[in-house]
Amino acid sequence: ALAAGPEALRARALRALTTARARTALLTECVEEPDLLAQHSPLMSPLVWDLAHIGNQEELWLLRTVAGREAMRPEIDGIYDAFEHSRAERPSLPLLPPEEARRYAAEVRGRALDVLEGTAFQGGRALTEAGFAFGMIAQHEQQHDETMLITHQLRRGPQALTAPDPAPVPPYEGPAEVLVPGGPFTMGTSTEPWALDNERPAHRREVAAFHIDTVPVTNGAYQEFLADGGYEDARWWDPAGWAHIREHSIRAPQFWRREGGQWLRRRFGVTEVVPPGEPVLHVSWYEADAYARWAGRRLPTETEWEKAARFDPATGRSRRYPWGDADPGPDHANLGQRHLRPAPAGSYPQGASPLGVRQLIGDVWEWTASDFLPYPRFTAFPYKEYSEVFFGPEYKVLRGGSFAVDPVACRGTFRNWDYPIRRQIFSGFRTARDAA
Ligand code: AVJ
Ligand code: FE
Repeated sequence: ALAAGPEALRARALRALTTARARTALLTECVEEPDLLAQHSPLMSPLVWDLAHIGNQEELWLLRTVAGREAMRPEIDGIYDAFEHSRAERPSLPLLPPEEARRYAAEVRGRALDVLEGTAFQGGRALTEAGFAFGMIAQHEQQHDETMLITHQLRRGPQALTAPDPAPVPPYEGPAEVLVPGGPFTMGTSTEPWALDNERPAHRREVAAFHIDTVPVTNGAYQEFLADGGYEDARWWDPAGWAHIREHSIRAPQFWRREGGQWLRRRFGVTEVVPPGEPVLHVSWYEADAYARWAGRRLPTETEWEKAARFDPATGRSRRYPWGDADPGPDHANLGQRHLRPAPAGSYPQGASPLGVRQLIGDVWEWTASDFLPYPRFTAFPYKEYSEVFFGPEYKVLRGGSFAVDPVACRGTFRNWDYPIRRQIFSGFRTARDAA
């Protein structure tokens, strides 16, 4: 995939754009109009905003910037600029109604595919080199498809989406942790054609030896923390996290409730018993950090996470994915909203890293200990508002992608970030400890 020629890249771009649009259609056609217009949570936009914003970003980058075309509807740009209006404000904007939003996004797409046909991928400008702009826009749409799935999870009312469950596996009984040797490793990438600016450039990092959990922390393990009074004991909590859970009466992961002596959770409109073997989901960084401290461990740093995911001790080189350089397939990882939940811990042995760490890609986004910061020699590309404006200590990094992430927006180098209080996202974690 790294050495693909222009025609293969063009086909790949077409496939990525088409896959994203099919997912967008599913997420916006499975509910009635009022549900598209409603704000299901102040943290989220109305679904119809995401829909037209997807079209507007595509118009901005593929039609106006790459192809030099005039704006189709300059009057709507402000409405769909994520920096002009907060999510909470968006329902009161003069949004395009659902039918118009669909028509606009479809019209943009028709023209974008003409641009894709006529664009040279080699010897061109940096933005179209290896089809980057098209890959970036496919990733942008898929990121909003994950955002829209979060909105579906927050929505009240009966189930609108369904998907088959992941295959059951016996409870994971292998080694609880893996030793990752100390020494240098290459973090980030300078060669992955569609890697976004914050993943670049590749650079060497020294890492001390550490142990990391073989699988993500499960609901069963997390319930032991609850049963041990973890949410009532300030010792385990970062002071800001302790203040936050007190103020908001947080006593369990989001969407959980206690009933009849067991933990239930609501998931896409259905209430079910919390499955003990599944990775814990919908926890904040503060909750992940507190659990780790209670367990006598800590969250892995972002560097440790990436070394566990990409380092091949046999060659010393960093892979694209834990299993190698091949794109993700259905036997490697739970990605792409094929399932609407994480797979049980211990699933996907074929997706393990050379050292045997499992489920690093897919299932749940994994909180790391690290702030979201630029790599040495970072340059914003193609716009500062993707990453640069977010760098700093307010955001913590998440890695690996969730069941809701499409393979096009998921790599061993991919970086996500959010506030440490956030938990409506598809977030979980694994823990680590120093080897010494
Ligand atoms: C990378 C998930 C933090 O949703 O805020 C979408 C992705 N950026 N449109 C977000 C994004 C612009 C971004 N995250
Ligand atoms: Fe966006």
